[in-house]
Amino acid sequence: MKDELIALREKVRAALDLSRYEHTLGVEYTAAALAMCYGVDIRKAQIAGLLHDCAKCIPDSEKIRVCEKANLPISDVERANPGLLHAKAGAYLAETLYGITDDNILNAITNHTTGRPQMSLLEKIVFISDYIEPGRSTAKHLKELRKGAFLNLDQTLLWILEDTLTYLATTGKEIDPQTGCTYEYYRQQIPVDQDFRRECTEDQ
Ligand code: DGI
Ligand code: FE
Ligand code: FE
Repeated sequence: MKDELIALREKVRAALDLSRYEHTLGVEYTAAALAMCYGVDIRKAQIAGLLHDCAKCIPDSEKIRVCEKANLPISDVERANPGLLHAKAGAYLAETLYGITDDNILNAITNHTTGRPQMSLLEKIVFISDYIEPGRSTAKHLKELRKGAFLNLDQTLLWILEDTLTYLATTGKEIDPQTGCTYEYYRQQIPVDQDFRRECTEDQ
């Protein structure tokens, strides 16, 4: 079991550049820590973290080819922003190249960039870990979100979705309908807890 993780790490390391591999390790152990905190299968969190960006470093044309091969529909937004496809393509490679069969892990990889309504705990953990792992340095509210993730997963998820949409608006990048849909869903599900946000900001 332990060897399987080591073998996966070696394989994924060969598929990524060094900085993406470092990020991947950061997501792996952040996901493991959050899994401990919220009673999720730690190994599944590690595997999902390790593989979430496994398709990140292949050329865009190859990302499109992988999705076509997997019979995964490609939306107009994805065709115009093929970088988005690394999530879907990554789940396909995780299954076919890395031998992962667990649907929860595969969904966590598929949905790690845009999220989706009704994410499982594991999906939320991978989505959040991707944003807060120690190697990240440019995102807004990083300190607060790193603290908050261990206090309230849903409030943290909502805050990240909010910040992501704000960020995308400032860059003028096209918003994937799935990103918008995820935000709308959780905005209605979870009222913003200002006490939580204050608590995250304390002693910073
Ligand atoms: O792969 P990572 O860099 O670790 O992180 P990620 O999978 O969350 O991808 C981040 C990139 O995805 C970032 O540049 C913003 C972009 N992104 C997320 N949602 C959308 C999006 N880009 C567009 N165009 N539209 C979106 O809705
Ligand atoms: Fe990614
Ligand atoms: Fe990532």
